Amino acid sequence: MREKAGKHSWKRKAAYLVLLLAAACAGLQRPVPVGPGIGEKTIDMTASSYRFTPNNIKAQLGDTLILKVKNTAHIEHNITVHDPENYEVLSVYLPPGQTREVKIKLDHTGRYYFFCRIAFHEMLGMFGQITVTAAR
Ligand SMILES: [Cu+2]
Repeated sequence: MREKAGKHSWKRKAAYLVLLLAAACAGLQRPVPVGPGIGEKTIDMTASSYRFTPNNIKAQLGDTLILKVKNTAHIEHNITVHDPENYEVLSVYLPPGQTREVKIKLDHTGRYYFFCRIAFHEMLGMFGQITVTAAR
């Protein structure tokens, strides 16, 4: 019996699921250290569909990160940052093709988590972390 190639065929659904899984498994890139000393550090970041690059940043307690986030996609994205205690630090919308600067004072050690808050984008891979350690 031949499968009808309709919109709701199981094959299509399976292909979609595989795609979702692949995106969700994309995961974290190699960690990018912001550099020595404590102070203001600028990082150029891109937001594409559906990924932040870099998405794994290492910094030190007391640093202030300035993320220059360029949305290279043709759809709107967002960057929302939570501190290690899960409080929202900021949430900024990123219009297509534009760059926004966000400033994050890193006054906690631990993991700051960031993601795109537009529906399903986080699940598709738009997330990352800033790991903050105490300076030695
Ligand atoms: Cu997004």
